[in-house]
Amino acid sequence: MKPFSNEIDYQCWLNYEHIKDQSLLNEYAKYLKNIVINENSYIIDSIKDEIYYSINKILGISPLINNYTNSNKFITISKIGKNNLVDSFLKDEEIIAIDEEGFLIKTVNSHDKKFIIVTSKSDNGLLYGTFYLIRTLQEKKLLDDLYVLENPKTPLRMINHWDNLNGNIERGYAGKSIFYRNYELVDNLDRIRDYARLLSSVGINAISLNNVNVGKEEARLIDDKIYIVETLYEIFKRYGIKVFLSVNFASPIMIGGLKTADPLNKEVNEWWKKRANFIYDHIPEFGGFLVKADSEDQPGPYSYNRNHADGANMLAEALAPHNGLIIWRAFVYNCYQDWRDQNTDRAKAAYETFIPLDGQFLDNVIIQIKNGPMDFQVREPVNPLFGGLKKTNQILELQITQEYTGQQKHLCYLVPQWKEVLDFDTYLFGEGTSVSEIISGVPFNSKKFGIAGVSNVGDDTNWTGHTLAQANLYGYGRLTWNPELKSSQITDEWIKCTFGNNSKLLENLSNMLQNSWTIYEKYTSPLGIGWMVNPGHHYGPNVDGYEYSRWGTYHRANHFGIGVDRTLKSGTGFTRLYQQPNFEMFEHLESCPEELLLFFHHVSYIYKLKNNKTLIQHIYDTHFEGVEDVQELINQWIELEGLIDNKRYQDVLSRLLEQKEHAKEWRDVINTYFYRKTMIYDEKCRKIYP
Ligand code: GCV
Repeated sequence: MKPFSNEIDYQCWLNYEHIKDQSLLNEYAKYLKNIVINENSYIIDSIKDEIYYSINKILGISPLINNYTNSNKFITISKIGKNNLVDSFLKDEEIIAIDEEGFLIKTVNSHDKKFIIVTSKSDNGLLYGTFYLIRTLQEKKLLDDLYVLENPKTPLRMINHWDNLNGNIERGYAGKSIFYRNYELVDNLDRIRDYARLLSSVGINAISLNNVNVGKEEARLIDDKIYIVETLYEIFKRYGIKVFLSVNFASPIMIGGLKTADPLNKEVNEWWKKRANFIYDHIPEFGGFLVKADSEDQPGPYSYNRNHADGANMLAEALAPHNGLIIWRAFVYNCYQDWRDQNTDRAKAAYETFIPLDGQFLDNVIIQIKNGPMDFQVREPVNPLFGGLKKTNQILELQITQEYTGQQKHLCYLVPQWKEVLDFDTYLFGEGTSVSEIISGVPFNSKKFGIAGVSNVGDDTNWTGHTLAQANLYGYGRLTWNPELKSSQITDEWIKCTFGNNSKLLENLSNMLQNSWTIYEKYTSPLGIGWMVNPGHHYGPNVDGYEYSRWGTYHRANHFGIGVDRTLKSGTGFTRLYQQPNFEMFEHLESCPEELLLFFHHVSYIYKLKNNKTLIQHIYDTHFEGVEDVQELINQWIELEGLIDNKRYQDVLSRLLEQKEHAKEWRDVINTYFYRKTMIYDEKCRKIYP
């Protein structure tokens, strides 16, 4: 196995830097010269490839991979119950503690032998254990006393692709699709294998292969273009990743020649059942469908006066005999509504659609819920469906691709944002029901829970456009495995595996990443209000620009104040969708977290914030600060010259310089807008500001 490209930025965190420290090399070589693997499967083949390749690069030796070794130091990789030597070192409580996809790594002594066991109940678990062991080498940790027992905390750990068959990616900022070109599969399958390696190295076990906006060509993936999916399936299954497809709800009409897609129509039901049989004939371990319905011009059950349980359950019945899943998106809203009615609150749409249906979905239906109630803004409160749904399987949807967070031109490390979402206590079953807890499925006693992220990769050599945006993909994966990991731990791991262990590099880069989200927030839209972007492509500042924000419905700024009153007392009542005490916290101006103030309240420009500044002064100052902070990012990066290869150094530097120019534009557009708004009409603001 050889990666498709030797470019350093292509390798991402699987960049296996050769160790120069001779004593560490000798120490590692004692264990790593001999690897015992005495099982066979396509995933085991990948394990052999990975362990051989990584040891070869890190140590510069070619390890022997055999069924047996006479050596007294070695690594053995084997499933529980398959190897007597390994089994004899496992305690009953360890066997119980390892879940299906978990693993145990431990160093053991036996007479004159000392060796490392990597074991699990499944091939997937062995693969994750192997990647963990490789990371241990990358982080230069010692092997003599290893003891790691890890289980993934969320069952479904998924990546969603918004790739179209023509090769374009919706909201893609790193080139073209790595899968498709001109309505066919790309030639370069090695690159797809390398992608599978990257994903499984952080524990991803599912992928949806095409855009949720499913066009006529993409609809054919469940028909005469199934051969494309088959090839992708063959690649991903070797890395323990199940493939899913997005389907168009109106497929029976689009590709089936039927006159309706009504979920309660018998012919329609039969059509989907036949499609399911057809798919599983080609792809026996097919994961299931991902569906965007009744949203942004995608068809859905509403066209037939049916509800979303009718729609999802009909598909679920078709896939159930094959153990397939229906992942049904909660992103349902009428984007034209805000144009007609200024009082609509889009934030309530998903809740109002799905809460009345709680308990009506079949067991193989999972509702996929965006982290916030709107749409991946730089800051939103947690979607109240988490904490609302009690009897429905749920997946959290995050956006790794940086649609509203700088489009991979700006540095915006999203792990801190995601951590806030995951740690949020919904109080669903009383105190302590965080989003992480919900998506583990444990409180629901179900494995049909998890997390999905919209991919940020394309065919740019470095996969993500901005080299540092690789950290978002890595961080996302690590959080799917364990949402409780600290942001700082994930960041350090990523830096060490990607760039090496230099302490200055660790310090500067970690600072840059960890602060970048709040820096981006400072110079863009303030205090949770969001949007304020150019229509269509959503890049760059435009306060009234967002395509569905007619009459300023998304920020409600006038000459006296700004923000959407979502209180129960005087606004849209959105606050009431949260459990107590969250409802009370958001409802009142005084207790509402300031970073979300304008999401929940319409606030006067002269309202005093906790730091004693007026709101207008805060907006003005933070926009200046944001630009200064970007300069600080540049300074910190420049200090790293010479510690990083020139290619990646220059690439990041040029993006940071571009970010600074764009940040200035944001600052000036936003500040000028509010300056004008307040200056012309409001005497009070004029006195205080400027
Ligand atoms: C795939 C946002 C994006 C759309 C995207 C949609 C969704 O509205 O701008 O490009 O469509 O979210 O999540 O379905």
